[in-house]
Amino acid sequence: MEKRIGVCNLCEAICGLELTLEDGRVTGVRGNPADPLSRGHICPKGVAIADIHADPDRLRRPVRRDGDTWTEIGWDEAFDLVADGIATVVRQHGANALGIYLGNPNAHSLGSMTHGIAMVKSFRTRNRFSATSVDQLPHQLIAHLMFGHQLFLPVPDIDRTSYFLVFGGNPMASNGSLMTAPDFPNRLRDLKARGGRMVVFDPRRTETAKVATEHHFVRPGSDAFVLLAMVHVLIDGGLASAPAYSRGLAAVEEAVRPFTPERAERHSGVPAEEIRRVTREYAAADGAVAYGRVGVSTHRFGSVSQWALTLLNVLSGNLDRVGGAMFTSPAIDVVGTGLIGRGHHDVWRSRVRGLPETAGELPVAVLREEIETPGDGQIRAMLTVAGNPVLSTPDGARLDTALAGLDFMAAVDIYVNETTRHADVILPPTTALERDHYDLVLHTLAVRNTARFTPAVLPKAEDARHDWQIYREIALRTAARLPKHGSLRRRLFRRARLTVSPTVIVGLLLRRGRSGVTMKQLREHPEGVDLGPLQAGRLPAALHTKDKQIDLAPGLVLDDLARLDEVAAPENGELLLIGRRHKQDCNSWMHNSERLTRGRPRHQLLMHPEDLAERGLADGSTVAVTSRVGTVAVEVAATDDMMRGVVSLPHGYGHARPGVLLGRATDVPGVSINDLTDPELLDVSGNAALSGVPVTVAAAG
Ligand SMILES: Nc1nc2c(c(=O)[nH]1)N[C@H]1C(S)=C(S)[C@@H](COP(=O)(O)OP(=O)(O)OC[C@H]3O[C@@H](n4cnc5c(=O)[nH]c(N)nc54)[C@H](O)[C@@H]3O)O[C@H]1N2
Ligand SMILES: Nc1nc2c(c(=O)[nH]1)N[C@H]1C(S)=C(S)[C@@H](COP(=O)(O)OP(=O)(O)OC[C@H]3O[C@@H](n4cnc5c(=O)[nH]c(N)nc54)[C@H](O)[C@@H]3O)O[C@H]1N2
Ligand code: SF4
Ligand SMILES: [Mo]
Repeated sequence: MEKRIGVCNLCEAICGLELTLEDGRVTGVRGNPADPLSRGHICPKGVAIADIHADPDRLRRPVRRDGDTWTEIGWDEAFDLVADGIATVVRQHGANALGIYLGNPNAHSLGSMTHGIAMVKSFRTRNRFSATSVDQLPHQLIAHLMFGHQLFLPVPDIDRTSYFLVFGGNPMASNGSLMTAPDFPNRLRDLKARGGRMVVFDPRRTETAKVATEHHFVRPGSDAFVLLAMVHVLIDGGLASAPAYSRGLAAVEEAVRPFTPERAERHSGVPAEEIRRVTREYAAADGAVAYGRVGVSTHRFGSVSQWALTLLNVLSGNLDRVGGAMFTSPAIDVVGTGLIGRGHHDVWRSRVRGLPETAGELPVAVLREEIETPGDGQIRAMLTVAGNPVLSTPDGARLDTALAGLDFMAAVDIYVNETTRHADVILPPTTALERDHYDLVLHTLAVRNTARFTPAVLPKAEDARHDWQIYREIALRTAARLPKHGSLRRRLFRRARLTVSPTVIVGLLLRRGRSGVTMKQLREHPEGVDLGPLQAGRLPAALHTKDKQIDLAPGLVLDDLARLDEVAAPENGELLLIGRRHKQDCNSWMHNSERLTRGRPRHQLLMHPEDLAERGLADGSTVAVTSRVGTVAVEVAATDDMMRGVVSLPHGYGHARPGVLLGRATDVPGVSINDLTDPELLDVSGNAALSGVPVTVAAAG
């Protein structure tokens, strides 16, 4: 029996693990109490991390599809097939004929950060997509517009705040997002023990709402009215002041004037007096932070909402101060050092609908039409990397059909699932336990400054490839089949960069940083090195805007306020559909773990009992849920945790599709919420409005 220190890369909490190995097999997983960030915390998914490695359905070697049958092939043949497939399409139809979709696990893999991005760039296609535009695109756009960098995102200082205002986030289930806060339950307990408050606005009385000091139901999609009214109250009550290093306060004052609490009440259902009271208490607190996540990012006014949340922090004096919204000082600062670009917006647009790119990516809501609409620049080949857009993007059912019509598709993935079953070739990388890890992204978003390097826990199988090795081969072999572009020097540089391992790059980056942390030190302390709490007073020096000022009033957002007038109350009998996450779910891809799917299924439609009664529907019956784009039949569960007029389905289900090779997941298939969500419903950033989709619910059949 042997103990090893590992790390969980399944969500943003990046918990440290202690694994027990017997005969090379993982027989136990627990949280590592010595980890300075996660302090021993672990959740049910972390316990199941080795299930992925042991899963008999997981691909261990490349596979080629011939019709409905899959054949294992060698790596050399697989790489050649992928390079041929991509190069053939690009030679005939140009670089934009290749579409690329990057899924969520890329953000959790060191190799994807060091090598995957370089591979993607080498293809020079404008048809790049990722899970960003069904997730945090509004955050990135607002950070880009206000602070000058798409990932210069302030983090709630939850360990010291006395007022945590939460819109559309459920960290008790999700473990936090754009806020790496492992052990959230205990951090919250500490917050309350020191007299602090957590106030939650959510259309569902969630796990987080239940442990909050206060919870307010808010009608889906109406948060912008509430948040703008809060800024209005701050300004109106003389509670707002703008830092010297900011511009645009007058424009903000003018913009929020019409957004009174009374108007917000009509749209949101939150009483005007409550909006006033909460705002005053928030402003009076000694260290307060306003935070909004997926629920307010993935709706039609995600950017306006993120802007208003940022204004609440800035104008109340809580940005860059202890207990407020603070910036990290990571040992490897991918943002501050410019390793990740500042971003840009609307430099080009999508071909069919003319939607703007952000930081080089188009909104994934246009992917289907870019594949199906003939003409110059049509996508004819796809490469998906660690993504499952059939289940995770709006109108997934139609995307499913579109993928089947491609000339060529390749996937870098570990399963044959709803998306990858359309691939001609799948290249499976090693799993998390077999590779070295340093979290380049999430240390940048963590509630405490720490650094941690985790060597691979399990040896890589002889015939396996790491993701970075796969990216390198795809990039180099495809380039070799295409006319040379770029200077020889640039090509050689790319080749050299792709050849060095991620671990070597981490060492180089540490040396470039100013933290003094060395690779030697990290190897001696695999539990992680503590660099202390977040530091105040980073601004204005750390700002990325050219004039070192915060732009309080970006034109793009001000212009979007007019669109708020279009918000209409739901039509007769219509309900608003929202999503949810459960502790044991990991987006769309861990339902093959027996351990995580035992017991009562959790993919029911949640609905208020009175909404059921009004329609003559019985709790536990099968109902038909219909939106503009589709219908699903699903079991309904009555609960007064739902706001009246709102229904909820978790995302990431819908595994009952032909050709999906997930033995366990197909036994607990559920339905996909994204067979109901609508690619026409968008935020101004292009992010999909997955929340607040109008639906009707009726007896099935
Ligand atoms: N309606 C609705 N839709 C949503 C959301 C919602 O709240 N509501 N949430 C959105 C959000 S926040 C996100 S992030 C997206 C996620 O959307 P996606 O990123 O598209 O989907 P995932 O479910 O994360 O799928 C991950 C894929 O990576 C594969 N995989 C897992 N581990 C590895 C690995 O180590 N290497 C490789 N190469 N592949 C791996 C899995 O098999 C799976 O195919 O979904 C979004 N969609
Ligand atoms: N267990 C688990 N953890 C996860 C994941 C997972 O799939 N499972 N996924 C990871 C990923 S990729 C991400 S991005 C994070 C997301 O982290 P969170 O944002 O914390 O996750 P959600 O549970 O989707 O929380 C969204 C909340 O918004 C509410 N909501 C929906 N619509 C509205 C609205 O219009 N207004 C308001 N105010 N609220 C609304 C929902 O009821 C829900 O409670 O979680 C990560 N962690
Ligand atoms: S909270 Fe759970 S899934 Fe997230 S990193 Fe920790 S153990 Fe992994
Ligand atoms: Mo996400």
